[in-house]
Amino acid sequence: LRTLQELRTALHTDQFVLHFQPKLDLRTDEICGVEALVRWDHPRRGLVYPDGFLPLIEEGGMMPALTERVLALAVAQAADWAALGRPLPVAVNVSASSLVDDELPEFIAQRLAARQLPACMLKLEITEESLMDDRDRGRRILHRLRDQGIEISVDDFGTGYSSLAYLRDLPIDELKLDRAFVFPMADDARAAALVVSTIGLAHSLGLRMVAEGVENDTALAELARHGCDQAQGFHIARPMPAVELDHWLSLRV
Ligand code: G
Ligand code: G
Ligand code: NA
Ligand code: MN
Repeated sequence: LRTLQELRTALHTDQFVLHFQPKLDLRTDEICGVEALVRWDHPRRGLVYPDGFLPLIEEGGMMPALTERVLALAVAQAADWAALGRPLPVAVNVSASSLVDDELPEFIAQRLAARQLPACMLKLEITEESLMDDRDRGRRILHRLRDQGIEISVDDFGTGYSSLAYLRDLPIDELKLDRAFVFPMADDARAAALVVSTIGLAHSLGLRMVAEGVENDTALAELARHGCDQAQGFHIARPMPAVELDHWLSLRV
């Protein structure tokens, strides 16, 4: 049983860790960044994945605290990579319940300053529904973050609602097409058509297009052929601890 008390202890004793999944630049074939994914390194149960604790974190009102923890870890890791002369931007998932926290921009600014990390080394991934609850507040916070130089990306794009409306007026840099469209593209003409037209949509708005859930070579080649900017998925690499990622990167030619 995962109790709230256990989660509070986990937050205070640094039991949350990050894994990193690389993103591939489809033009240069270089790894151009990573997405940070939180895991709970439980003292007895071992590694617990987000599905096993995020709902309870939300219920217990601990999401802002977890987000701050994850951001601190992400900034520290990005600073370590930058110090090694191999800067790698880190993208952090920010839930709806964190995007109502007016102190988020200041918290991030402080973490960046403490590690002397340029704002362009941190990115935030938000989902469509995080913008629905309290639109004005969400928009205000996003503008402040973007004014600080932090890029905003819309995660799971295509699965939410009202997407076109907010594409018109929200400060965003990137769309991440949900894997529900990318995965079936090889043998589903409609999915493929949606992928291709979403790439066009992104580019006509001056946004970068990232495909997630790339699980095979066919999808990767098709995405590149249609001008998708970046790709992420098990076919490229699974999420992994920073040390493993360093090793993996060193093995890539
Ligand atoms: O690898 P995966 O099982 O990690 O992630 C499952 C879900 O958990 C995804 O929807 C992902 O966006 C979410 N997730 C992973 N890490 C974080 C995090 O640090 N914060 C939030 N809010 N969600 C996360
Ligand atoms: O919601 P979000 O896009 O943040 O989800 C990230 C989740 O997607 C993580 O659980 C991650 O492990 C998972 N993921 C990453 N690449 C792939 C993939 O190629 N296929 C599938 N099925 N899941 C993936
Ligand atoms: Na994400
Ligand atoms: Mn996603």
